[in-house]
Amino acid sequence: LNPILVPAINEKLNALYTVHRLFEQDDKDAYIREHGASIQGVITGGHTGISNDMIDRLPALKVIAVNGVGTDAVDLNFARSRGLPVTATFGALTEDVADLAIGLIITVLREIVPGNDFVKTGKWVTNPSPSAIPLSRRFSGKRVGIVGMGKVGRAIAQRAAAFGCPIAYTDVVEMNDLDHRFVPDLLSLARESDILVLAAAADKAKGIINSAVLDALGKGGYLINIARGKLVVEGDLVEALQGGVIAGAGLDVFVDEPNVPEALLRMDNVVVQAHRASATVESRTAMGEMVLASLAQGIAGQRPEGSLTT
Ligand code: 8YV
Repeated sequence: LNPILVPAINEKLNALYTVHRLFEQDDKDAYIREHGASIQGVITGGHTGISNDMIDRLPALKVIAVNGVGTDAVDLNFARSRGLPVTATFGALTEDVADLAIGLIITVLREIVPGNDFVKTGKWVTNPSPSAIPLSRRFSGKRVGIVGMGKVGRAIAQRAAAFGCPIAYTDVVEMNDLDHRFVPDLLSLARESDILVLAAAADKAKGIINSAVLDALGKGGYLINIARGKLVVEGDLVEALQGGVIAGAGLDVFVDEPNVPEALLRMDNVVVQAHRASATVESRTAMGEMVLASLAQGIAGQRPEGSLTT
């Protein structure tokens, strides 16, 4: 349902299977009508998932391999009720997603994008005074609050700790194996953070970042989202940024990708990416290998390793 971007993985797929690329079809409905009955495995993206209706239209389906870690776009209970294994690529992208979170933090706080434009558009030459570009903010030592302490949240914490940042987190439960401070309530975590980083699964957490949380984060605060757009009430975020309620944001994900609210595109204190946190050759190769393993096991009628539903 989603393209694989690593040529070597595509070569392996093509060598092993008859691959139907739904994302290339203009009339997807007609294509499923023609080929649906023969499909034994599905590869999809974390954000794309698969609808229950589509699952129903693939009677020979034996495995759904999510090429990503977010399974919020797959109805796991429905798949479970059909005895369908669903797998994800846990662990394959952790480092890159955490790296991008830190990259977004530094890019926003140190105003790297406006600084880059200042040089590249020739403004430095026409206005060489040091006061021509305002001072930015330090990252090191800022209080970092992490929402969701799974693999990615932990990797972000590890990196932020190296920058001397005090770290606190919230999650459904306290993690006994972590020294970082657990704050059970998101509002309190926002109040006690300079930078709030979203690393939570979005299966049950729609719209948790609203105007109350953004108020609590406050005018010196930054929001970073490398998880899912739907964790945020985007209208509230736009208003908070427009009104100076928070200082800035670094966003890799949005509610209605690829559509990003126009207002965000015009703000210098907002850095955006096109949902690319796992988009490195390294992560996508490791993810692709996991997808291949899931397909092989599922199609052979075995329980794929790490199946979430069987
Ligand atoms: C990918 C993701 O963009 O892991 C996830 O849940 O959203 C991303 O890694 C996507 O799954 C690529 O297929």
